[in-house]
This record gives sequence, structure tokens and C-alpha cells, in this order.
Amino acid sequence: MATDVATFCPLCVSRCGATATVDNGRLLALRPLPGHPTGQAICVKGKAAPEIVAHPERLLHPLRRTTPKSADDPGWERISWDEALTTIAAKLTAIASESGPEAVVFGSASPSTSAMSDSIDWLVRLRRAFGSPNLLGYMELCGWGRYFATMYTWGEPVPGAYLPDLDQAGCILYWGYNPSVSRLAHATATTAARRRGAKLVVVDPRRAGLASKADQWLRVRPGTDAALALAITRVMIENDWYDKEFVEKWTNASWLVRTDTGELLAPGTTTDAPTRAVWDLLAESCLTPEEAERITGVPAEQIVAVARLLWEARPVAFYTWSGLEQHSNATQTVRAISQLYALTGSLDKPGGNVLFTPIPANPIDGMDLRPPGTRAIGVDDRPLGPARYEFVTGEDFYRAALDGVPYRARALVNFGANLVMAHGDSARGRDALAALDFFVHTDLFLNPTAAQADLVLPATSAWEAEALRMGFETSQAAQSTVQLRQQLVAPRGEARSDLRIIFDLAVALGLGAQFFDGDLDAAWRHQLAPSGVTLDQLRAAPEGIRLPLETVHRKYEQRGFRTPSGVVELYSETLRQHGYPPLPTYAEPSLSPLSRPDLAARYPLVLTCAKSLFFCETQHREITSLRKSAPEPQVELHPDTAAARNISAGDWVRLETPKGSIRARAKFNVNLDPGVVCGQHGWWQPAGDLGQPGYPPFGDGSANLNLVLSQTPSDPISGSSPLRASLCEITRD
Ligand SMILES: Nc1nc2c(c(=O)[nH]1)N[C@H]1C(S)=C(S)[C@@H](COP(=O)(O)OP(=O)(O)OC[C@H]3O[C@@H](n4cnc5c(=O)[nH]c(N)nc54)[C@H](O)[C@@H]3O)O[C@H]1N2
Ligand SMILES: Nc1nc2c(c(=O)[nH]1)N[C@H]1C(S)=C(S)[C@@H](COP(=O)(O)OP(=O)(O)OC[C@H]3O[C@@H](n4cnc5c(=O)[nH]c(N)nc54)[C@H](O)[C@@H]3O)O[C@H]1N2
Ligand code: SF4
Ligand SMILES: [Mo]
Repeated sequence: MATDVATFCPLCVSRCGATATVDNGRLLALRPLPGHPTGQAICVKGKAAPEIVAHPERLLHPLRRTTPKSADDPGWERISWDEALTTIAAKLTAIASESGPEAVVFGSASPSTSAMSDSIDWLVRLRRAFGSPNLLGYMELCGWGRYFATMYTWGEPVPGAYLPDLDQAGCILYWGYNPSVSRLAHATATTAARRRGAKLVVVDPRRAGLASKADQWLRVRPGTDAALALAITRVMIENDWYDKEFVEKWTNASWLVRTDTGELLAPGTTTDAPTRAVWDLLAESCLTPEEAERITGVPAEQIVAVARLLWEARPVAFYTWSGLEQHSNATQTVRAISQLYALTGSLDKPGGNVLFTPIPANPIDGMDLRPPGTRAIGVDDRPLGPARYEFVTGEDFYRAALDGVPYRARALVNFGANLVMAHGDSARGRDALAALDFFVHTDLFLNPTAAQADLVLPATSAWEAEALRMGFETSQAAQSTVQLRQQLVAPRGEARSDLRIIFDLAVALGLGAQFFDGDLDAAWRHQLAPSGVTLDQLRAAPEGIRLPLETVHRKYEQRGFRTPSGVVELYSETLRQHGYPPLPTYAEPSLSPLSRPDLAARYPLVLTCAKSLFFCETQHREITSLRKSAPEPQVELHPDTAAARNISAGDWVRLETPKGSIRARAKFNVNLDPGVVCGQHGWWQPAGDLGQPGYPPFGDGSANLNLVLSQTPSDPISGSSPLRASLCEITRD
């Protein structure tokens, strides 16, 4: 008999509350769970959960390769879990004793695109307990701008942790973020906010998702967002459309700067040197709307109108994401938007960006286990970048594996990440993986990254194992909810949950003492203890338990900001001391028609990309119901751009960059700037049921966008790759 069980979908960052229908050991359906704070809706991917669980190509057993990495066929051979775990522990221990634990890099699929969100903190704990400072986790492509770049202004992650208070916002600003595709819970909350009268501003080269409903849609040229922000800021300043009290009291606007050295002087410092106030320097470094129009393509009048709207409709709540992360100027762009946001005075106020109070919990990510004395890969080159926070960029990892700089990365323990498809320079990624002495990959499917592994471990899907989620982030109600996702169906084959594998590995490595001797329940009890909620209570309440937590506003009035100076650092002395511009600046993207006129003649179009509603990143092309809706890789272009090249809608085209070419179908989009095209990454998997082919990740016939995109020249501060603004030409195939 079919039964309904409350659960949540962890396939993407939305983590939608859901009702699962289970019958006779099979998952039949996933539907919304309206009482759950993220349960208003389920997307097509969530609805496809039963197909994912039951897919015939799922990995079911641990496998060992039997041929050299250069061979076309890894010759996978089934082995037991015991043998797999013993082999991994022996290899990692040997490498650590020969080369130090830092030679072992740990990797994870992004928690925004996979159920690794269930276990990422425990993986970080394992890495730290093992002694490695190196986590390969897409920080430079996905999280840097939201989390760490903003630390240099706010001392805290805004908007990464300080999320938009959509329920009370007067004006919502989405900048390079399309939640209709990427985070359903934000999209539904935004629609509700619009209904009660909130204004909406969207900055995006495409009129996608909520952009079509926005009060203002700013069609920015990819990679020029900082120029736009600097012009909006200038209009705010010139018209007094900013929060003077906040700026004076809580930022360093009134502090003095030595004009001979650029040094920022703390209030009260005396000097004979010439000085100017930060505010004056800042105002001068902004752009006029006309200058910004020339750079960004956004009309000057619209820039003025948006500055006015932000002021009149405040409080402003904002979010930025992929559209701003993957650029050679990512850090400065985020700095410019942080500056603009500081002027609204909306931070940490109702309806602005706030820190929804989290459920009290014991931290499990093992900060206390960090061994002293290791140096993360990349920290020498970019001391303020991701490596400072123990994240390795793709390019730095490849260099460490291939060239031994700054030391040799010899092993990779990877959970899910499809590195070769997800980073630019795919072929270099494959070579880097082949150069490792040992590579173990855990996944549900054999992806092109797994093809370079020595061992492959089968992971359960989200519905085959329990998982604990403390906080659903998007509102106070969501952040107050703790839920233990139940095991709904038995694991397929010998698959184990990522969490089980992490704990088993820890025990095999002799780190059981830091992992509750492999006892997951004991680990969760420890994690939960400060919350007052017990594991038994959660098992009896599959829909989750909501705690009576309240958001605390204007925390800075009690304790200041968590920057070195205690105020919002519009002028960053930290950046200056490292040789970077202390005030937000605009730098032309590294691969643009203006910065590379030599390439622009041959590759005249600006190339960006965006996610698909139907798939997560490089996944899900094998799922029949999803592939039916989006059967082939597409590139969006303006009809005039197509006509000039004799291309009709639906034609197969070649997307050519200086690195090579890939295939895609032409999709017309009249709302695009004719000079801009938008591709899709992630195409490799066939959908057997539909007779839809796969595409080789490398070489002829490939549809892998990242094969022809490059990781460099990257952002000088973070190493972010220019995946969202480069140059290409489109021709008929
Ligand atoms: N359906 C689905 N959901 C997902 C994912 C998925 O693959 N599929 N992935 C998950 C992950 S890992 C992430 S990181 C999030 C990302 O979520 P989003 O950031 O919302 O994802 P994107 O659609 O890639 O990018 C957002 C918008 O940025 C625009 N854009 C491109 N270039 C620029 C630019 O230079 N400037 C500006 N201002 N905008 C630009 C694109 O047109 C796009 O509409 O989504 C998560 N959720
Ligand atoms: N050109 C271009 N490149 C991009 C992006 C872009 O927008 N444009 N986006 C970038 C971003 S934002 C990100 S986050 C990265 C994403 O890159 P990845 O994090 O590598 O994400 P996916 O491509 O979704 O691949 C996830 C892999 O994990 C496996 N997997 C899924 N769920 C689980 C699980 O629960 N456990 C385990 N062990 N494995 C699982 C999947 O089968 C798949 O093989 O790509 C980046 N690359
Ligand atoms: S939006 Fe994300 S979390 Fe929600 S149902 Fe779809 S895939 Fe699952
Ligand atoms: Mo991401």
C-alpha cells in the first residue's frame, strides 16, 4: 500500500520540503509539503526523483580500475567495501607519510547542486583530522563573491549568510541571480513579496525568470557589473539618496587617507602628510551614468531611475550569485555592490539582508582539529583568496598536480565533483587527474571525472539514507527548522551514504576517535545537543521541528562590524596592503572586445552562460522526463546575430573560442543584446530511453562548454575564472 512521508529534496540549494509517496520499497513521487517553510513547490527535477533513484546506470558496487589512465577503458573490476576502504587508507597514509598530509586534496560537489549538503561539514572535518588544508570545492566559481569577497567590506558574508528578508523587503535586488531556475524557495517568496507590493530590480544580460516581471531589468554587458554599481552609487551620492547616518557612523567614509601613500588613518591619528577623506576619494572613483552606459550598455536614464527606486522603496534586500562569481573582476564587482548596499543603510534591518538566527548546534567541521604548519595550495599567490579559507581553486589544483607548484598534489579524495566538466580547461583537468598517484571518486554515476579514478565508490541517492538538516536558510521560519530526512527506500546495490563512507574512511584511517567511532547516531546527538531537540523526536516527526527563534537586528550597534576596524570598510586597508585597489574599481573583463581587440576581430561575440531549469549543472541529462524537455545543448543568440551568419532557429552551430569549438543548437532570444550569446555547460550524458546521444567531454563532437573556456586570466584576488565573459564566434555546423 502506498504511504506518504514528509521529507525534503536536497538535489539543489532550494532544499524544498516535500511529501514522498512510497510503495513496496519504491519511491513513486515527490510533491510539495505546504506546511514546510520551503515546501510551497517542487520543481521538475524534484519530481524526477523516482527516476534518479531507479536509474539503470546507477553505480552499485565499489570498483577498481585495471588499466592505465591513458587507456580508453578503465576496465572497472568489482571489489568489496573492505578491500576498497583498506586500499584507500593504505594509499593515503603512505602518501601523507612521504609527502605530508597536504599532498592529499579532498574534493566535493557543490552543496548547492547535490546532496553533499548533507555531509559536507563532516567531509571538512575528515580533511582537517587527516591534516590537509586543501578542499577543492568550487569556491572560486560559486561561493567567493557571496561569502568571502564580502568579508573585506562587511567582515561577514553578505549576502551569503546575511540573506534577503524577502517577507519584509521594500525593494528586492537580484544581481546575476535567477532563482526561478536556481532556488525555487526564493522564487516563490519573491513572487509573494511582489504581490504585497515589493519592488523588484534584476541585473542580468538575459530577460530570464523574474527579470520579465521586474520593475527594472538592467541588461548589463557580461562582466561589466562593477561599472554599473559604481554609477548607481554616484547617482545616490549626488542626489543624497543614501543613509547618511549609517554611512557616517558605521563605515569608514569619514576616515582620512594619506594621499602620498594611500594609507588609511584611524580616527584621531595626526600626520603632516596630505590627506583626504575616504568619502571624497570614493565619490571621485565612481562613474557617471553616461560613462557606465558606454561600458555596460545600460541606458544612463535607467541607472538614475534604479538609484531612485532603491532609495524610495527601501529597505533593500539583495542577492548575487553565479552571474557575478565567474569573472576575472569578480572581487571588485562584489566590492562595488557592497559599497552600493552600504549606502542604502538596509543591512541587518527588517526587510534588508539579515542573519536569520540559526538553531544552536555543536560545530562539526573540525576547526579545532586543524593542524598547524600546513600551507594551502594557492595561498602564496593569492593570500587573501580562497586558499586563506582552505579552498583550492581548480587551476591551482591542476598546477599542483601537473607541475608540483607550490608542492605536488598526489592524491584526491573526491565526493561527486565532476571536475573536468565543471572547470574551464577541461582537457588540462583530465591530465591533472591522470597525473595523480591516487584518486578515489564517490558518485551515483560514472561521470567523466570518475574515468580518471583508481577507485570508484557507489553513493546512495538522497532517499536511500537518513540525513540531518539544521536550518533551511531562506527565512526565519526556514532557518528555525530542523529535519531528519528519513530513509525511504533501501540502498541500491552496495551503495552507502556519503556520510557512512566518510565515517568508515575515518575509522579505516585511524581517526575513529574524532568520528564517534563510526557511530552516526552518536555524531548527530552531539551535533544536536545544544538545540534541545533529540534524535528520537526527529525520527518521530519526519516533517521536521520548528524552534521559536527570532531574528536579531542591528547587531552592529552592540558589537560593531567584524572587520579589523569594527566598521564597514568602504576603503579596505587590508586590500591596499596586499597591493590591490582599496576602493572598488571597475576592470574590463580579461577576455572582452575592449581588452582583447586582437581576438575580437575573429571572435566578435561576448559569451556568457547560465544554468538550466531541467538539470543540475553537469547532471541529469540521463533522466528521461527531464531530457524530454531539453533534449539538446543550446546556445541563445539574437535573431539578427543569427541572420548575419545565415543561421536559422534550431540549426546545429559551432561555438568557437580561441581554445576550440563545440556543438550546440541555435535558440533565438530577441531580448539579448545582439553582441552577446549565452551557452550551457554540462552536456555529456546520453539518455538511452529517448535515443538521445551523449557528447564526448573532449575532442570532436563535444558539447562541453568548459572544453573551450579557460580558467585564466583569472581574478587577481580570488582566482575566479572568466567563464561568464569571454569571446566567441558562432557559425553554422
Ligand atoms: N535548476 C538548477 N538549479 C540550480 C543549479 C542548476 O544547475 N540547475 N545549480 C545550483 C548552483 S551550484 C548554483 S551556483 C546556483 C546558481 O544560481 P544562479 O546564480 O541563479 O544561476 P545562473 O542561472 O547560472 O546565473 C544567474 C544569472 O546570471 C546571468 N548572468 C550571466 N552573466 C552575467 C553577468 O556578467 N552579469 C550579470 N549581472 N548576470 C549574468 C545569467 O543570465 C543568469 O540568468 O544554482 C543552484 N541551483
Ligand atoms: N561554464 C560553466 N561552468 C560552471 C558553472 C557555470 O555556470 N558555467 N557553474 C559552476 C558552479 S556554480 C558549480 S557549483 C560547479 C558544479 O560542479 P559540480 O559540483 O561538480 O556539480 P555537478 O556537475 O552537478 O556534478 C556533481 C557530481 O556529483 C554527483 N552527485 C550528485 N549527488 C551526489 C551525492 O549526493 N553524493 C555524491 N557522492 N555524488 C553526488 C553527480 O552524479 C555528479 O557526477 O560547476 C561550475 N562550472
Ligand atoms: S528546486 Fe531544487 S530542492 Fe526544490 S525540488 Fe527542485 S531540485 Fe529539489
Ligand atoms: Mo554553484
